[in-house]
Amino acid sequence: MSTSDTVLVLGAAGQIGTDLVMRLRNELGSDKVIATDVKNQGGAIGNDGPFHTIDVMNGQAMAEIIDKYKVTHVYHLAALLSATAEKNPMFGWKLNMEGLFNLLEIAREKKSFQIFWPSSIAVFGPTTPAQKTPQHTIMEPTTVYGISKQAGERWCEYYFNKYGVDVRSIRYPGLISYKSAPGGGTTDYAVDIYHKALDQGTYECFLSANTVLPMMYMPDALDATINLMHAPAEKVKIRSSYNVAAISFDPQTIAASIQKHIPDFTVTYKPDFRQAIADSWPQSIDDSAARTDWGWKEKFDLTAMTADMLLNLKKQRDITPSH
Ligand code: AKB
Repeated sequence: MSTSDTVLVLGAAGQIGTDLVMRLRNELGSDKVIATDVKNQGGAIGNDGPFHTIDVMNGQAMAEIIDKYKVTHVYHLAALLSATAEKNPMFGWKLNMEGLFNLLEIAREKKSFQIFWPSSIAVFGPTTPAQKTPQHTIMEPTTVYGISKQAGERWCEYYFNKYGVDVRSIRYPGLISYKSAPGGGTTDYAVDIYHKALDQGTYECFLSANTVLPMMYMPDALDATINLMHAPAEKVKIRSSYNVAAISFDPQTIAASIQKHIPDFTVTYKPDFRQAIADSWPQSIDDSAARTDWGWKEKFDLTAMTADMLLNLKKQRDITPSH
């Protein structure tokens, strides 16, 4: 990262955006990180630096902000996640694709900024090898979200090859964080469980006890994202999207790691429609390409993540006891 960077974050009020904006503002200075979302929810994102209300389906508004601030890096995080998109498939497709196309088209015309666009393990499906899922493999996603991410990957690679748009991407696993809640994903249980453990001592999980999924703690996800964005272009050999991995666990294993801190914590299991989504996704990911090409390496395992999550969530509750 350099002091000449000016960053635009689209979808800044979401789970990744909240953490990313705070970190980039710390590193670059508040005025160098422009946060946008479809509505201003206040808080640090809306108040501690420039914020604009932007719908990613409005390409003109996006282009105006890019010009106004002479933006050098755009993180496009606005999307409908897996569970929400299943409830509203046409809108999920529209938002996820139109938002991306608007940005790719602006980048094609201006050639003045780099793009980060998140993909997901949802690009994989039930015919994909579920263990150590390779970078290049069968991809037959069965969710609208997964189909939109797979199509998005193809378009990112196309714009890079055909127009030289510098677009970079990661296939995120489930992300766990304490600053902001996830919204509408299948892996959200792995965040909710910490909150419920502290607030109620019990949690009803919407996935079965032995549903293993790839996951990652947010500080690692931010490292991966920022490191990829700042890797020399020649090291970024994959322009669709990189597999990245950190931890794989199932609900009973994360529950056991919480019970080491809160011995009376109990979990019950009541799988809902999200079980089928989870069952179609990989259990572990081969991310050797990311490790070789641009030096990806995670810092947090499950034990370290649980200790850090509980510590920070407790601190939040001490500051705002009504939590
Ligand atoms: C979701 O569950 O939809 C997301 C994802 C894995 O992309 N967290």
